[in-house]
Amino acid sequence: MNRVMVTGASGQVGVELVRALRRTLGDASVLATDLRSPPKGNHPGDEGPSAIVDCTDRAALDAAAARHRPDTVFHLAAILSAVGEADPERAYRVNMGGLVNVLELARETGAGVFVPSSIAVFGPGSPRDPAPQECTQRPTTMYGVTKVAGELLCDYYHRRFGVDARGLRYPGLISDAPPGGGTTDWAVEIFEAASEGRGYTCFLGPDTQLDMMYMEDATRAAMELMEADPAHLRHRNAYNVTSMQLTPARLADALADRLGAFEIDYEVDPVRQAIADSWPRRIDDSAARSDWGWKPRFDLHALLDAMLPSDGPARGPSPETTPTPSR
Ligand code: VAH
Repeated sequence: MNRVMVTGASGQVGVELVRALRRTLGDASVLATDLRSPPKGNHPGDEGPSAIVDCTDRAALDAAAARHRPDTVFHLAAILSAVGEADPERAYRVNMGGLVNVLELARETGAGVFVPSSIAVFGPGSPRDPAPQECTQRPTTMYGVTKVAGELLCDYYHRRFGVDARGLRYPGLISDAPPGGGTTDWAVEIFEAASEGRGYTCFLGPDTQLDMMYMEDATRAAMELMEADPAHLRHRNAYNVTSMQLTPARLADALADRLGAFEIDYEVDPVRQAIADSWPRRIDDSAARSDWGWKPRFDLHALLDAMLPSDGPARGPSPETTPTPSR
């Protein structure tokens, strides 16, 4: 991986992934594309090349790739679960139309492709605790439907045309970068409230358990997967990966413990609660661990250290929050 193009580069994952890629490859090697300009000037790694590109516009995508000549495309542009339920036709058009454009580009140029999938591929009929790498996947959201179809499309392009397509089923992602309209946005919003000394009104119920991951683990996992030996990849699209399981109540308690006090209350949004309830309470990521050496570095304590740096000295992971290796 030497020259990279990122779609969705101004989104929650894109902003942090572009920075991580530029730290490794150099600013000029990473082209950041999105419908809106990426952040400039307020962070190292924000100074590289960027372009306004709609990934559903094949000609625009090809023109940007012809100028930058990427050997790898990280295709992040997508409509997430909650926004997708408000406009399912647009979610289908963007998520599937953008993906097939990227896969066709990769077929013609030989570029490798990373596509984030999600725990949203699982549905009410999937095992919930844990959800294994392979099982029934009948998601009940348009986002989940496009993620299952996307995984199948990536595997088809690999099998039929030799495209080096790889993906990860991400859990909820926690970052300084703002979230993008998903069901796990609460886990980002709660830290914003805590950092500003405010309480938080959560749109999911207190005991809604989902897999979560700090963004630094997520960007590292994507880069490690793309550099992994392809001979070891039994699943390609896409690997379960997780760092921890959280509920709003558990995270609020941890914040109160760390900050001395933290108030949370609940105004459950039935749409996002139903989405969360259709997803697993825990996923099994043992295949990623054995095939390409996946290992999370941020447990709950390290997450608090990273998201609340001003609250005092970092603490090592504690036994009760060190991720339990999946069976
Ligand atoms: C969403 N953040 O909430 C995304 C993610 C597992 C959740 O796919 O839609």
